[in-house]
Amino acid sequence: MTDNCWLNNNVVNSVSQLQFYIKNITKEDRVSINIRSEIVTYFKANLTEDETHTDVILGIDAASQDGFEILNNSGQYIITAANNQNLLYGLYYFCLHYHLGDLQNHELKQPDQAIRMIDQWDNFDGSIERGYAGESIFYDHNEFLGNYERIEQYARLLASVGINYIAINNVNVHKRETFFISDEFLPKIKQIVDVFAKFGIKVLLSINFASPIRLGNLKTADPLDTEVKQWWIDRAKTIYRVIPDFGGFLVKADSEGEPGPFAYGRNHAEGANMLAAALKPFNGLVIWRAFVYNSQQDWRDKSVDRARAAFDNFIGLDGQFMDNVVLQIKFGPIDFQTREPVQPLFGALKHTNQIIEFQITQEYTGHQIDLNYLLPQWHRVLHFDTFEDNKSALLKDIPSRNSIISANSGFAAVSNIGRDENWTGNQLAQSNLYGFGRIAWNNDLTPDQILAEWTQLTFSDSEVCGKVSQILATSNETYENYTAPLGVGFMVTPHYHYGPSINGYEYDRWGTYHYADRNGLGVDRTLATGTGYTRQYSNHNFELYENLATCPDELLLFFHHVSYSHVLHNGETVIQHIYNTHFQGYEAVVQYLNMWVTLQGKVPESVYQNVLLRLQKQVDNAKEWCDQVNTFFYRMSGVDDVQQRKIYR
Ligand code: GCV
Repeated sequence: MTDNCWLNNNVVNSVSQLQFYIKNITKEDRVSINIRSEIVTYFKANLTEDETHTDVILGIDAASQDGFEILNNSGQYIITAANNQNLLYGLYYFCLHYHLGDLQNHELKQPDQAIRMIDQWDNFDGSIERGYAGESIFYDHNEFLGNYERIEQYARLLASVGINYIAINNVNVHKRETFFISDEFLPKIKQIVDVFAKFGIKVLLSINFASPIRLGNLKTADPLDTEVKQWWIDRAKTIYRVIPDFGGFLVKADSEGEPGPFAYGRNHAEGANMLAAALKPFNGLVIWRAFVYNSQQDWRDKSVDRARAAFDNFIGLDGQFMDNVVLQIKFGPIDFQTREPVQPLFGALKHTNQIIEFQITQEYTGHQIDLNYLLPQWHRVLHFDTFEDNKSALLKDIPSRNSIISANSGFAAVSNIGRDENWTGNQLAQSNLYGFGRIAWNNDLTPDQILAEWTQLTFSDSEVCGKVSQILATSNETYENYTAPLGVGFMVTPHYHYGPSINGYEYDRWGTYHYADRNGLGVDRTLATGTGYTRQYSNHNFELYENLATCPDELLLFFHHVSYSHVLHNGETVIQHIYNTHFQGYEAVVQYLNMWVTLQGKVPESVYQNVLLRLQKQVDNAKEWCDQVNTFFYRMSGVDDVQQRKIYR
């Protein structure tokens, strides 16, 4: 099943056997294990039977912090860490990098972020919201699927890249899932928790804020109501009695129809703290999402700007959350778009634990049909300079600069896996899952470094590695080129979010508009003449975005409404840029397909066909985007392409 995964079955098996030893290590012991037989199976390409340097010594070193140390002692590897979980990370790191051949004689590795979390948007009926790789591995037809072997493989994959938290159900908590925290379901949840626990991964549940009503038959879910508070305290006690190492709650409240504290005139600190107080005695976390906005907007009313919502709702609450509350904030102000600016809460929030939320599943980025290696996007976001307090301050460093929030801050991402044999639908989309774990652990790894690792762990042939890397490295830029231009966002087919529908959301209630007319396009979010969103940034970035002359081209239409003849920093007019990038994007995809067909026979046939089929669809999709966008803007502007390429009139 996982033959083509970065950890194939052999590796998985040998590591799981090692884990047996790890579990038995006590602080007093230093255990020496000769794992040669397993390692020989795994590393058969690298080692011969005679080689003796496959001995690995595992040791607990209480002086260490998070992370691990690996020493090459004349061919014998010594891996030490403060506890079993970190030792496991050390061992996985050893296995992966021994295979890659880039293991140094001395490695000291510590994670940059404390929380490295995966969010599953899996529903109890087996569907996955925004899932593109088959049904859920956890649930089916409102039952627990009970395939613990598959869950264990997943847990191992995640642990191999350092993931330490997972929320196992959708943040949109429907009727049946509301009962996951009931006495009836907790034993089933515990079975899943136990599988992840073997790999040091803590499990959270998404909960329904209205549970006291729906589950407890109370009349209200008001967070300041005494009965409601007591209900949650009692529930927490029950949960922890059944599942002592339960991670906590993930909460989407007052967003897209989910219930929340606003219904009772309470703010989100009051809502989150009520839950946090109940979980506090058990060290449980409340991960509270900042994705709160008015999804019933009137398109006629230009004064409401969805981009402003998270900041407007949460900045005034900074410092009011309990220390076991973590605010989970999408990386941008809208919704995981291919291109949008970084959410201004980052840097501005000083006293709040925070998780930056990414989306591995390709909701707006190609549905795992179109190739889209997302690491360039995430790397760019993490290296965004918030310039808070008028000093350079990269987003990735926010937790480490603040010892109070560092322990409960980090990264989360919506998973892209499902029941498909290769986990991710498109085989090449595995690179994003792998990459998320790697960049969450080490924020300074470059997209190219991660890509080189993943391709070598997945394919053995160097020509394959080279071509796959070449394709994936530019795939994010290519996708951006043939879809929505210059940061304007949301020209996708409504609800489904794949393929073009330029006006699909233009007169809808979701607050995502492009305002294209015959003179120009883009959203005026300036303080001077627009929605004032730009003012949510620190002075430096406010000025950067407010000013048309300094606003980066790639975000121009996010911040400004401009004419088609507006000249970009690269000298192109907006309309010519639209034509150029759309033709380029489509041509790049045709090139990807041409490159891929040269790999037949060099990758397993199933992988070849899997990617081929999707690339053929991607060519069609890119063509549709290219033609629709070019035609739409030609008809709007009446301006010809200077290169006279084919634009349908
Ligand atoms: C889980 C977007 C998606 C929804 C998702 C929501 C969220 O609106 O389209 O499917 O719901 O984000 O992040 O809560």
